[in-house]
Amino acid sequence: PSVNQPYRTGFHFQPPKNWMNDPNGPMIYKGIYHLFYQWNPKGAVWGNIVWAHSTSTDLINWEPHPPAIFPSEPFDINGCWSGSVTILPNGKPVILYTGIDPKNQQVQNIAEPKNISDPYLREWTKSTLNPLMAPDAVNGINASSFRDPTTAWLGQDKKWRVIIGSKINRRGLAITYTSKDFLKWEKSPEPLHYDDGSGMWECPDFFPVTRSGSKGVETSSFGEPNEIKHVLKVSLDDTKHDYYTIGTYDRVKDKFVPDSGFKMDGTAPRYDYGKYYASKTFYDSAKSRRILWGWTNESSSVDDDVEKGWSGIQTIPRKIWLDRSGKQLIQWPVREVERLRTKEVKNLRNKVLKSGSRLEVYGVTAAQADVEVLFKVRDLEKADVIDPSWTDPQLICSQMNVSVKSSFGPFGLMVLASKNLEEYTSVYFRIFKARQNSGKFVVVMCSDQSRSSLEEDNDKTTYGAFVDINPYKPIPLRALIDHSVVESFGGKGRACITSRVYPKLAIGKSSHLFAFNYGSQSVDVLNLNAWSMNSAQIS
Ligand code: DQQ
Repeated sequence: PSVNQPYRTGFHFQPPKNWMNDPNGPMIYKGIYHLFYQWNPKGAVWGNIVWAHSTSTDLINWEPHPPAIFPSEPFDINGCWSGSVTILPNGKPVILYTGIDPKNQQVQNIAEPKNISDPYLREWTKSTLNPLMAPDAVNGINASSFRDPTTAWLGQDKKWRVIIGSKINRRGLAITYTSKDFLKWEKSPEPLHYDDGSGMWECPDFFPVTRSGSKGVETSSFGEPNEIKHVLKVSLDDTKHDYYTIGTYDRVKDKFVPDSGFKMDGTAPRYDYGKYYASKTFYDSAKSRRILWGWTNESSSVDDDVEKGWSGIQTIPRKIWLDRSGKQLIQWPVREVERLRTKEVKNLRNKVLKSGSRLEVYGVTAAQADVEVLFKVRDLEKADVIDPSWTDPQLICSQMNVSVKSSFGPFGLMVLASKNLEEYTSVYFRIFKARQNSGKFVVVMCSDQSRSSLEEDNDKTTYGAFVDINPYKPIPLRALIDHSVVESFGGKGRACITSRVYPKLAIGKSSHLFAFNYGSQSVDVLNLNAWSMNSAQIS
């Protein structure tokens, strides 16, 4: 990134210019990864939406291609909105996407590769049968709330199923359509799932996960209920967060049944407790893993976006799998990103961080880095008891800012920091006792942006998440730092927080990295590794 563009990323995907939002139709085809994305060819704000297209052999370095799908026919003349790819049994990928028609109705269309022997799949043909699914007077679908088809899956009856995000009044729902030939689609009388009070469900995603191990499963795969669970994820338009629910897919009734304690609304667990939206997974058949893509928008003003000429990045693709408990998903940046780590590894071992201390990590390009640290606390019986009314981690993090001392915490990292700490983003933990003498603990992870920039105009909301880990064991934290984005992973991917920050002083070589402990008890740093990251080819 140049001096004039201090906020462009070095290894997070972004287009050369203009507005980007949702990742669309990710897939692997003939050994090549494809990413399409919602893009405005005309400016740095949302509008004129096409499917831009890039390909990669490693999910990190990308080659751009001309837009794959753009408005051209009545069924998409007002926009080509989000959708997904399905690989048909004969190996051919097809796209289902939402088109906006001349009446501004949302309809679902299909596009097929013009030439399946081109591994880059540069040209796509829209079927003359489009639209394949449309809202009409009889089917009771709201024409402005009917979008974002998922990857389709095959039932045992050899029929395809796909779900479309929708709402009726305040009820959010995933409408199911079925088809024998992928062209003629019929609306099912019952949705796959719904929840009252949640509002519009955008960009649904529905996929199986194995109950053992971290391998991915193909979207259509069958499996005994003791081997496989299903995940439904929706992007809630109301809150602009991605929520997921783990449950069972009843293939007879075509219903998703959440496990007890899960409700698909704003109380459901989130993929990411920072800025992260409209995400989508795909099955990577080359490496037997499921990969999650997600969009992170700007926290700067629209005027700033127009001035810098771009808006929106994609997070580093994450491998996603079911935790052994069966109660939560785990996410971890794809291993390929580690190839950008340069040899200059900073290795700190067995340091004690006394109360109120900071430790600078020298010799790393702190504005473009990957940091992994392992903390350890002792004498946990000294932990403060959490106030039972503190059930919202984001509120805990924003009400107790980084200068408020607990027994354990805040301790963590200060990233994108200026030399004298006029600016810094702090990513840290606090540990509380769940109750007096219960032997149970609550671990909170925070990403505090409030001091991230001297500039006042940005959204500096503080984020927070609970991390389901045992604090008697070492506490891992990883941060991917890339000029204006910090992706943090607590407890080895049990809690993720992505934030956008725009320092004025802590840019480029003037950016610093610290480990810190402002809690009253000492904390050990068992191990801290920081790597300068090479830049990826991203546009
Ligand atoms: N973005 C797309 C829609 C989707 C929304 C339009 C989610 O298809 O519902 O750009 O960010």
